[in-house]
Amino acid sequence: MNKLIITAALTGAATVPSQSKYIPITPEEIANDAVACVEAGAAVVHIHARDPHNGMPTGDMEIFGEILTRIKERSNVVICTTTGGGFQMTPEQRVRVVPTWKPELATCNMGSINFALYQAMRHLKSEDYRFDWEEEYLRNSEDYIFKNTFRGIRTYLDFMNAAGTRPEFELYDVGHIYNMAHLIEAGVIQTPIWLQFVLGVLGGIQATIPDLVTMVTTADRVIGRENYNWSVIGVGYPKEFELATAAMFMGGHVRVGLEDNLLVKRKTLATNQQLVERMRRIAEEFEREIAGPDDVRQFLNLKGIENVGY
Ligand code: KMH
Ligand code: ZN
Repeated sequence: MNKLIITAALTGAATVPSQSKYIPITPEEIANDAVACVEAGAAVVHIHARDPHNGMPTGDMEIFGEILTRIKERSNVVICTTTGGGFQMTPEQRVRVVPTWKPELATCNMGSINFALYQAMRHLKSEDYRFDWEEEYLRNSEDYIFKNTFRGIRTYLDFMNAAGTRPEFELYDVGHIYNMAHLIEAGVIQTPIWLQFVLGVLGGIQATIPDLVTMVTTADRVIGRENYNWSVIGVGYPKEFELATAAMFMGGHVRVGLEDNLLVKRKTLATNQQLVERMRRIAEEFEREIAGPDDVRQFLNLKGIENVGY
């Protein structure tokens, strides 16, 4: 597809609210950001839930349901729910959103990695933290393994198949491409597939152009160019925009949003809407058309908004 898919990752689980007042927390704030991002050019929104009282990532199904319902009331955007969850969640808690709410698209993380956030602490003093869980959450990430075993991946995919939910595969390092190839060969995953290359997590491959080229050329060789479509996440600023711009010229699509990056310009905190707007401006500068939600439904062969469970 020649049109560019912009995904907006609105809140995530890899930041704490004290890092930016613009991170949406409540279902209402998340839905408002979703609608604003769609108006700005996003065709997909990637959704995590947070406890409305303290901003902690949560696997609470009622909160998820409220977010999804509020968005659907106001927009036909494609929703891609997380199954990555938050650091304190079990695999059962992470996947539950799929059988409960049967979204069109959900993430499926393709391997286990260290997933460290403690570097964010360099920018925060003890008195900056708004909630008591935040400092410990960042500090404990030094000892966190983001667990995605082969059995786990198979279980996530079983839930997705049963719900008619298409997976968006998240690949954080070169080895995850080989994990993918193994599961394709084993018949667990059927091509064509939709990949998200995630570059810049501390624990995975880093967010540079040579690293993106490594991921794409490895996937071309190991999975086969004709068997996948892809998008990229560059974690941090300005990497989010650097990698997205490169991806546009390499046949890829892009994800921006406060899950991955907090700045819209150097030293300037962003809103989700501003991140999508900047991405759209970059795309339009190169005369690139922007995909809408229905373009994505057709392109990724999604089941349609009328078949979700919310
Ligand atoms: N929660 C992070 C450890 C996903 O949404 O599937 C990873 C994550 C990926 O957010
Ligand atoms: Zn996520």
